[in-house]
Amino acid sequence: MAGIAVAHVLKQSGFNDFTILEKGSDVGGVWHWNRYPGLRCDVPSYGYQFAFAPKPDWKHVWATGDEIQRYHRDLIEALALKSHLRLDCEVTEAVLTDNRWRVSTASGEDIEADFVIAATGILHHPFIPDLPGLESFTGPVVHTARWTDIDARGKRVAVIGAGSTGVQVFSALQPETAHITHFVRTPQWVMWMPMRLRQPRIVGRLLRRLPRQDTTVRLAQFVGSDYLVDLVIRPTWRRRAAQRYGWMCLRALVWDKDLRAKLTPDYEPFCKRQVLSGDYYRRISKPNASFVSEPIAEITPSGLRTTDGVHHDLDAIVLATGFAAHNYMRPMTLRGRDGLSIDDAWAKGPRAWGMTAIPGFPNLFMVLGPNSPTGSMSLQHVAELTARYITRWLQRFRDGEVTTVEVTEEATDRFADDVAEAMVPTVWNTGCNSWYFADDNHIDLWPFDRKRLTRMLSQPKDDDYILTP
Ligand code: N01
Repeated sequence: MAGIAVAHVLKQSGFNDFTILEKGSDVGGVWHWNRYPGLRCDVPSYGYQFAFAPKPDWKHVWATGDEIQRYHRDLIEALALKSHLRLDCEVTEAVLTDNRWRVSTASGEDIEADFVIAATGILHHPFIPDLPGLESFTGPVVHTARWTDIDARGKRVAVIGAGSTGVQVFSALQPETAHITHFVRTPQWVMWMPMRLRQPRIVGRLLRRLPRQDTTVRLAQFVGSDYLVDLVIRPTWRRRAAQRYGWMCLRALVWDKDLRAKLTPDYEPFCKRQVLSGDYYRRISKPNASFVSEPIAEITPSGLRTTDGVHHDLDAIVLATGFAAHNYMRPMTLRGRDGLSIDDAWAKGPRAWGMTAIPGFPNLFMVLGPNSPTGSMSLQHVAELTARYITRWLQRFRDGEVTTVEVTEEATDRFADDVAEAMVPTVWNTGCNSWYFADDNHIDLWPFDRKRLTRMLSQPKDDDYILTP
């Protein structure tokens, strides 16, 4: 997704000498790799698209994974990016030598580049938990982010994990299984939304007739972003009112008191990434469904044993256990100035100025890098804005004004200090554990509003950079 934004902005700015190297066999990033049953975007479709490529005729108000994937595939044609795209081309190494990047691929090819832009995504590397005995299980074990079809009909299925993915896949599989057990280490707040609502055709037709589609998409994104940002970064009555809705959903939709007690989280709604669902609470209450919060002790050849000694007989295990969310471009070997490796540069956790520039790595930028607003803003808008920021540097390179561009340690430290201070009143910092936390316990999100984002990425400041003429 971020790569498409960059490629389009580059073309718009008159740059044609670029190549998109894509590890997968298709475009779409997370929407290519994730194919599990029930996959659907939890952001309304009209706001989950590029303003420069509006699609008025989404089939659903919350689009399915398939439809979003098709949208991205169609964009490659519509934006004439095909000739720049190389699929099945995994980058294994990028090394800076004499102010030029040498990018090496898994097939052994070396490519020279003046600039490298890493648009490698955030939720890409599946997190496989270290469950004792997992390899001894005789049935299929499948991670949602690398889905291979399992026949769940009439089978006893375990779903491990209760984030957005776990709730979606559990709800999709429940009707067809003989029995389905949701193994949940920490319950999540699940807010009810009519996720399968179709978008009436007339809405698509009306939207198509609007004169400035790009403006209306952007406006929809801004309204949605501003509302969400306000909820998550400021402890106001508005946050409390929205949180109350989470409690009301649980109360109204789960009538069994014991089950409700087990499903009740001990932290505030929105602290983890908020889960939305139209049917989870109904489906977990069905006779063929169980909710188990006892920790998993071990996996056995025929099932799973919890720490209370109960053995759960199973035919298949679904791991909805999320991602190693702070790897970014790694495991790629990345070496910048004086041979500095990204692992050393990020020994205390991922850091970059303004989500994009890393000290020690001249002429390299990221799109949706560390501190990206994955918990609050339109990622399409942020990717486009970041791409435009990067392009400003590329224009100065093309005009012969600069040869190398490297953000300073001081600017990056200042940015990190501001982030840490702004993170204090956010809802993410109210006492839950989530994938938002990086290894060193800092919250890897954007705690500011949209104005700050726009200000930061609108005009590069020379003072924040070491520039070589
Ligand atoms: O991953 P998660 P996800 N034993 O990290 C549990 C986006 N998304 O794939 O909470 C037992 O949220 C872990 O438990 P705990 C969205 O941004 C979007 O669901 O750590 N359980 C948790 O319950 C989302 O936030 C859509 O105690 C273990 C779960 O696994 C992000 O992707 C759809 C465990 C992981 O939840 C990630 O969501 C889907 C263990 N050893 C996803 N290890 C849209 O609709 C982990 N867990 C756009």
